[in-house]
Amino acid sequence: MECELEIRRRLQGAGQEQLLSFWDELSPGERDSLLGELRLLDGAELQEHCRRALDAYVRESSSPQRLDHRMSPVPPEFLGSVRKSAPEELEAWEEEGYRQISQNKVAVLLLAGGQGTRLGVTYPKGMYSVGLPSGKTLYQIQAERILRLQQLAGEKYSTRCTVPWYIMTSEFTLNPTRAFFEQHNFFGIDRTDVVMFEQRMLPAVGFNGKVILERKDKVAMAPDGNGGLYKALADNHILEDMEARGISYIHVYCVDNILVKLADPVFIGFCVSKGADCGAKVVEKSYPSEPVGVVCQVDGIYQVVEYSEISPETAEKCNPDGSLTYNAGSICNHFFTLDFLKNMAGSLEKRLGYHVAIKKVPYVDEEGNLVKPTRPNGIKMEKFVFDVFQFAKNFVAFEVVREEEFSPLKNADTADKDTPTTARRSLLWQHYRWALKAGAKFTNANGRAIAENAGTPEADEPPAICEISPLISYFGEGLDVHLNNMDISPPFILDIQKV
Ligand code: UD2
Repeated sequence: MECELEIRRRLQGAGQEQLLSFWDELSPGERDSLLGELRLLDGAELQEHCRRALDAYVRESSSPQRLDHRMSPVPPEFLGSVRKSAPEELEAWEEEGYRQISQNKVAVLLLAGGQGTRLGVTYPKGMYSVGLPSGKTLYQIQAERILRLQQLAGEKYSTRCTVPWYIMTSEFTLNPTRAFFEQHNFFGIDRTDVVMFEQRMLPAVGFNGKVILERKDKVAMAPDGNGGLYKALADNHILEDMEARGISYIHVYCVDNILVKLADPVFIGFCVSKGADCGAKVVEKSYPSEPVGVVCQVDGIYQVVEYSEISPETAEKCNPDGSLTYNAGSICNHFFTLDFLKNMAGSLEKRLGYHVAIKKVPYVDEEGNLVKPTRPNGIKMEKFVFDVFQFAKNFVAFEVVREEEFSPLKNADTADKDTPTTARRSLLWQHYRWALKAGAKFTNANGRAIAENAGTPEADEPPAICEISPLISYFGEGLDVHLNNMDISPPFILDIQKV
């Protein structure tokens, strides 16, 4: 194993010997832990990383990279839509999706390596409970949707089928996520069908080009972005696992959307029917500056332009009918074929560029004091999951209805948008709509009918609180038998035990 002296020499070569500034003050345990971290940093790569970070920072601060003049919207022929495509087409896509699922060809892959900084919790976001009557967490909701989908596809084609669940974690989220799944017995999913793996971490760099020490014995490291997926797939031999299971199509999604339709048969069927190697779900942006990436073309090549990379003028640009020109808001729900991922995890990964984020990174100053900066002091480099769209041979986008499919949990309840409250309401309103459609009658404690549709999902709780277990309904199906003409006095939970 590499000793302190060798590591010191390597760091000197990379111009990063400051990482050992406090060596003499460290206890044997602290020394081991720091050396453990430093051993993983290759000298040449470290030097290159710091140079790239500094260049990107200088470039960003002098003239932030804007892509405005090179952008054009997605042509309509590459866009399917829940609202605009013909009902027969949608049905055919759904059928195709179920067929693929029933043949065990579809997997879901969750991006769960993020730190959830905006939400302000110290544990993985998937473990968060938004205050539903059942108390279910995001992970549990997702697990139950997978179970129900397997059941639906299995029933349709009289088979037993599996949708394996791959979960990309990071140093921050792997252990707590694993422990949480163990504690909940994998929510009823066969544990061999849940595959957790870890993405890489990258050091945060100060504005002087030096890697930041977070503590005397710890380098400031952050996950390498959700586009770290492609390296992580290769590092952990995940594509081999998929191949061995016969998987051909993968639905990649982010952890925080409470309405996510995992392995959505309509989306999968649409992408497969169009022969796509790569696809993205989008929603109409609700306001120009909404923090979602926009699916569009840049110099004729498909790309998601992140909300931070577009000027307000371009974001606000309108078509003659008043709709936003750049309206296809990416909701971090992507479709890939296994072959496409193999190419990405292979030679193409290196061609993905880094995005730079300027952040406040806690550090130890020269005297060894811990400092929590009030202003940004560090450069973090990340790859983005959707940057691979440029390599697609056949890219498609699929537009879905926001109130049915997108309500992300980003912020704490002190914010106005994308909070635990808005996520909870979105789900409860959806379940309320499903229950009404299935013929449920909501009455109050005095037996009086509760007025339908009072209030709005943005501002209010639904008129009646009714939560439906994903184990009973994946997307509103099969509820008549439980709810038609039933008098329900809220709050009401329809779950598997009560059936
Ligand atoms: C993401 C999308 C944005 C939009 C929005 C919708 C990216 C880069 N941006 O923005 O375009 O679709 O979601 O909600 O995809 N993650 C990792 N490893 C990391 C960093 C993040 O796994 O190193 C995961 C994270 O756990 C989450 C997902 O990636 O599930 C999205 O990450 P985010 O919340 O940082 O991205 P956000 O909300 O800025």
